[in-house]
Amino acid sequence: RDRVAPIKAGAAPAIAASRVTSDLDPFSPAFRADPFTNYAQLRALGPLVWLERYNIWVVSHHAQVRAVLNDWQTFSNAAGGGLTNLFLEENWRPRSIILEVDPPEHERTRRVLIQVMNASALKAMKPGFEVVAQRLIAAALDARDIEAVGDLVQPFPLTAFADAVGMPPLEREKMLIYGGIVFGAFGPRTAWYDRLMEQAVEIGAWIEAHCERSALKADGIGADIYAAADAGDISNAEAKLLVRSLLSAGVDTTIDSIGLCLRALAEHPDQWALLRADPRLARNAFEEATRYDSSSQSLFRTTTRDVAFEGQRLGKHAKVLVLIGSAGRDPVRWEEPGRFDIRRRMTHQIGYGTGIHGCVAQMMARLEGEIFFGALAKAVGRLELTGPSELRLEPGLRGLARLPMRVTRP
Ligand code: OVM
Repeated sequence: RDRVAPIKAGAAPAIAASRVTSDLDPFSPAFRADPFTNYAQLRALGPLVWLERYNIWVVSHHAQVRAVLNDWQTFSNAAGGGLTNLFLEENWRPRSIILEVDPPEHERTRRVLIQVMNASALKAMKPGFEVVAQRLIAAALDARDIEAVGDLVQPFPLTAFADAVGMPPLEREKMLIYGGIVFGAFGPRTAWYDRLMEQAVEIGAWIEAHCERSALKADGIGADIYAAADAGDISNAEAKLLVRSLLSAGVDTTIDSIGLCLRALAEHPDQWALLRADPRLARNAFEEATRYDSSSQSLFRTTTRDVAFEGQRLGKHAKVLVLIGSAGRDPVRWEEPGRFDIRRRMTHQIGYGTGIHGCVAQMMARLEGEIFFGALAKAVGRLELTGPSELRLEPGLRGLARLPMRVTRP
């Protein structure tokens, strides 16, 4: 289905003589400080634009983002989810055996992660997530004036997610440093990148040690991954790499998405009032935040062959930047996309991506958001910003560095 037509030898597909180009730099602080205005500029240029700065294509409309993500044969992940082209260049670490591979290898590894995070596994996580959320929110209410990123948001996945995986109590900074490296490495190789990579060996070794079977509690999803190795579905080495994938992709993503959702609620008192009146809206509120403003704004695909797409000829091994954050703001798909509306109907929301590489832990992420914001709505009366929030502007996930807030009991 959905496959983009290959270019046949001798055929003359309708290819535009010139391509639409832009000098926008999606990795620059200026772009990252105001991505939504920049996305609108890119969408106005057309469905497929050439970014001169990096010699890459970019898609920014909901329809084309979906089309690219649904055609893994043409737009592959085997060259990596970042700007680095693994068809041509070395990766900074042994490749992920789920993110950076395509079928058939991908099917076997993905199946294991789907299985360990199935509905009954999530149901078992729920009480633990609730206890952690309630405890952190009660402490925030006692403190009243908080820096919400460090005091409330980061500790939630760092505790709830790490417990679910079965990790021992952590040196939490290290998890965050590793996540910063993993997602920073999706960007360009600059002096900043080189400095980032200076930490990679030490932190990488720490993470790797925590992926060993012996480092994981017997009742977590980490141990369940090793059980799949015992059953012969994957090797022990593969089990270790799948635990690494959880630790790579499972912490910063949810921290940043929860932080941005919290800010959106604080900036929209009418929506916060709706959530307080009906805490069961928490799940949809988090889903809306994943469209409106969330941690994963972009990812890459790489062409496996010459392909005709949107009137252009894309050469083999071309990098395509896929702006899922822009798809969430496309006015062709969404009514008033700039409005944060926690009651919005969220069908075809692609903040978690889509297709065979769509976020494998998305149901766990949704559960974390649902429980966090449900608990918040039940326990907190007023939610006020007490100063300017600050975004992180260096390459990596979109997220907040600071969110000064006051929280008070009803
Ligand atoms: C992985 C991995 C790392 C970063 C992101 C991701 C969004 C996966 O190691 O498999 O998915």
